[in-house]
Amino acid sequence: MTNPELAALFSEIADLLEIQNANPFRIRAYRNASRTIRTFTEPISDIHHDPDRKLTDLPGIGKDLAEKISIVMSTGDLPMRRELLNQIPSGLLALLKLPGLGPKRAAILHQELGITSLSGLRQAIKSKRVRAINGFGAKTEETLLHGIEHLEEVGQQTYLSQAIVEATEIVTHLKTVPALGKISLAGSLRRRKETVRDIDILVTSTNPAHIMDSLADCNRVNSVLSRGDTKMRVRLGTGLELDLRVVTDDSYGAALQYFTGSKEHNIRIRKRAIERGLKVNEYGVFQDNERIAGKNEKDVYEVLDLTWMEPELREDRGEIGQAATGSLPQLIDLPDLKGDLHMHTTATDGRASIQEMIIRSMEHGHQYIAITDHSKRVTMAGGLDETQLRKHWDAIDTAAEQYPSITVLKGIEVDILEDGSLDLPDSVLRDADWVIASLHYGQKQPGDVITRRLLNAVENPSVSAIGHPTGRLIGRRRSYDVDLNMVFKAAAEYGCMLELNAQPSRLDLDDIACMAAKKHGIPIVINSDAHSLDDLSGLQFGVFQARRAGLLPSDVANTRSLSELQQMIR
Ligand code: DGT
Ligand code: CA
Ligand code: ZN
Repeated sequence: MTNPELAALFSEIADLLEIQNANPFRIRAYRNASRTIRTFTEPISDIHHDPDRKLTDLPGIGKDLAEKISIVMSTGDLPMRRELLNQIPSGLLALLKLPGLGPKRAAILHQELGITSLSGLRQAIKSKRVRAINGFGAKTEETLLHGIEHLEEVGQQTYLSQAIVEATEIVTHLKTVPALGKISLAGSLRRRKETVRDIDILVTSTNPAHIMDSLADCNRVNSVLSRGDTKMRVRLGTGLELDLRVVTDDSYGAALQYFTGSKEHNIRIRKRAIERGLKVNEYGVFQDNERIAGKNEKDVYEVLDLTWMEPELREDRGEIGQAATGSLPQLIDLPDLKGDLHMHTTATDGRASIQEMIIRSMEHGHQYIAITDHSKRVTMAGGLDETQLRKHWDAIDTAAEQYPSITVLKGIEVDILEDGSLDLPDSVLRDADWVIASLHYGQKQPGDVITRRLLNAVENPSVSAIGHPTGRLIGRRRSYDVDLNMVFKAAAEYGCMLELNAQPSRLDLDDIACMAAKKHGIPIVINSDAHSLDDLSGLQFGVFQARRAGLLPSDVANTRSLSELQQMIR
């Protein structure tokens, strides 16, 4: 069992207890346990299986929790979770995915209206019964209804970041099987789509049965959903499903091309083959009945007079035309980034100190970073006022003095307030090396108001970049109502950068918006928005999204040297 699986189990127990109105201390204990486990960098199962180590040696894990983890590790579950699930309708858990509906309020809906599922809640909203409950109103009904619609829209999607972790474990497991030849990820995962419906893995082997037996035996696999001669579908412990396909070495390239997709890309490829009197499928490219390509993916494209295309580009957004004329973009890659310009420390809601963030950033090879804690409006995160910020900047300078090989910019993530002004005066912002302006509050204002607020920030010469410009949280919250086109026009005119926030749940701007920003000539800055040391690795997901947008290193501001970057900052 992986750390995320373990953490999810404890957090589910906390939710179930809260729905039951259990003792708050008990609830908090399970929530804290979940958080502790989630932030652990070492697999807890390794420690559990190591006779020389004890779980209680880990920070934040006491005797009681260690015991519970042991039970989960050996049995895959806790008896108490099964008991709770017997007492609570399972549909109620689905309600917790709705924004603005925690376990307490879900329990109220259950008690007052007998609601046990999303569809039940939808009916209750339609007949205006929810607004009759104390603490709920017409506004709540509207928010909940939007949430239900959004959940239906995104369906069962998993963040790329999580799917990659799970897929990597399966790949590592399969690589130990002697009968394995080649192995690759395929599908949306290989195309680095922000969310994926399932994991696709392609392998070659002369003994498919052996490979499939081994997958079925993998301890990450919960159940085998279907199994044929060359194809198998399983469900993992986290609920994510996985398709394994076993092919011969001769058709590996063709299968990889086919199962990487996208479907739209493949349809165009097939059409192009037909125009050339060829036939393409997952076994190869055929002229009459002779296979003229199939072993390598590159050859599959080349016999169609195309150069090989990066998987991230295969969305039928013009890549085939570019491949035909040899004008594909030389996509940005992670090592191109020379710095990270959005991160938080313990001064506000980060979990690591200035010094720790600097050291970890140096390990990532960065030449420069910006420390950008929150401004005072973000009370939940202990945002900084002018005096606190200036003290914080002094602390940044003092810490940075010890590390001459990296430049640490004194920054701030300043809030764009509900009235359109910024949370700190220009006299302060002017003294910052780097200013990100972000909108966190008043996200439900009408479109023209929101757009005006963002335009104010763009037009302010103290602002270097707009943070997470649409405010979306993938699968949880839609973008606020903003006219992005107006923001693009203004950003281009005033020389304000736009962020591609790399947090796996944000990826904001998304790929399509990044393409549009590029057309306007706006420099994109890819930032981790790290709140912990491990978050600093999240830049990778921003780079994936940038590649899907076809961005070159030159389209991204933080690929520049420090002096070049400083010239770009207003
Ligand atoms: P997902 O799973 O929804 O996140 O997205 P994909 O792209 O991974 O879709 P999936 O898993 O259904 O299929 C993997 C690839 O297999 C897909 O990208 C292209 C190929 N494929 C699947 N079904 C079809 C089809 O009906 N026609 C064509 N041309 N290709 C298909
Ligand atoms: Ca897939
Ligand atoms: Zn933010």
